[in-house]
Amino acid sequence: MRDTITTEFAAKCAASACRGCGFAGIAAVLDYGQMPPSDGFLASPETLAPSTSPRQAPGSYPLELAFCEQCGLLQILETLDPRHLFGADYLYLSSGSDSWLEHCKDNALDIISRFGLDAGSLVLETASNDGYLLQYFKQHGIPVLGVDPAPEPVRHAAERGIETIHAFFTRDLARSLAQTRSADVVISNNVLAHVADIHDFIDGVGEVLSKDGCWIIEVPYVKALVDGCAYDTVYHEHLCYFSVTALQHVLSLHRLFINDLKPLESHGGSLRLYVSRRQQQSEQVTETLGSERRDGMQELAYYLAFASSARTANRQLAGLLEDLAAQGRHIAAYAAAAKGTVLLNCLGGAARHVEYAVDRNTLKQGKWIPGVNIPIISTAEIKTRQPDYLLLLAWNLRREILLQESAWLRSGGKFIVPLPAPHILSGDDL
Ligand code: DWN
Repeated sequence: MRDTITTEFAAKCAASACRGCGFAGIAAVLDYGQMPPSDGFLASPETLAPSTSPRQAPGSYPLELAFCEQCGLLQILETLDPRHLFGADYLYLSSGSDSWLEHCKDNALDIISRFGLDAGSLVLETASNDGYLLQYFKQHGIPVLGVDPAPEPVRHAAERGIETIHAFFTRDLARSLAQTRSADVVISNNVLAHVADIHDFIDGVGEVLSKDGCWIIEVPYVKALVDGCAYDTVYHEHLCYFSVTALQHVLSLHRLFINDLKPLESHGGSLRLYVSRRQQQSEQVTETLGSERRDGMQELAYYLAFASSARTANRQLAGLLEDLAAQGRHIAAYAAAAKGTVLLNCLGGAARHVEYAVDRNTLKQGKWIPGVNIPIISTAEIKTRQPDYLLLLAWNLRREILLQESAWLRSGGKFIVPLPAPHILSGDDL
């Protein structure tokens, strides 16, 4: 993570067009330097060569955060090949968290009742992963269809009996689907920020969504990212970081309207947005737009202040790890999360004190976190290895994880929670 905005970085931003509105000349915010793809877990440790163009082989790529003062969209400059990011190496399973599954079950039941869905309806999910959400609609007899490009999650969805098209959701795919069916509800959880051609994607939803249908979008909320100093959630999969104002502008270009929204705790702070062709803006949307203006979220200064906090938090975390290691403490990491790859790679030399990472996703066990070559092993190893500290990389799941590891905590183990500033959780915090 660079301490300054170099003239080269500023010039690169000035020569770049905004992903949302196309404005030529966005502003530099934070330069992370070379960063490997956050879910690009390695089969064996290797030194990653710096790359500038998307390649199939593992590599590290520029990760640069910039802001469009025209439409208010925070975004990164580099676009990696999505076939590289969401191909065979993409091992994230949305069913990996019980609390997230509970959230999804409640969401599905709410949607069924809110829109009066029945056996004659269709719910389509873009980036449906392993069927984590559509399974709950199917259990209630609602016809579903998933679309996802990553083979491993799609394989898990098939085992669940969830019909899934193994492809990227595009306007062309939607157009072919629309020949035979239209969706009463389209759901896009944690995907809109990942899409290189966001306007093609939105057009695709317009093709397949029924006339009075509703598009339900969940995206990490940029206000939560800033308030929580969640600099580790900036990575190549996440091309955009949305405020309601910025997303409303992008959708307006497609004559779509955000009519309601619900703040969520998921993924460190997200928004669920209800979008349709008819404008019926709720008080909550109006209030949120107003608070974004009052908070200065349309100004570059708001994001430069975040960048400064991020550098401070990163320095503090590196210093804490150095101090604990100097005391002879054994430190490991909990969860091989995508954001964990970024956090560890931002630490520079201090990452060498993290001896291994534990994760309950068996697809990730036996692999290595890229850029820092930290091995990933089973969470069962906590009991046998008894590390002094676990750096909590999936800090957004802390409640669930602390409860699961309560025995280790009670025996004296401690979690290092990295954000918004590094702090320690012990058995007393259970
Ligand atoms: O965009 C994305 C965000 C929204 O979700 C994707 N890049 C994938 C994912 O990012 P992430 O990997 O940072 O997500 P999580 O959900 O914060 O990390 C989950 C990891 O934690 C998984 O590898 C499973 C692991 N885990 C665990 O080992 N024990 C999770 C729980 C709840 C546990 O008890």
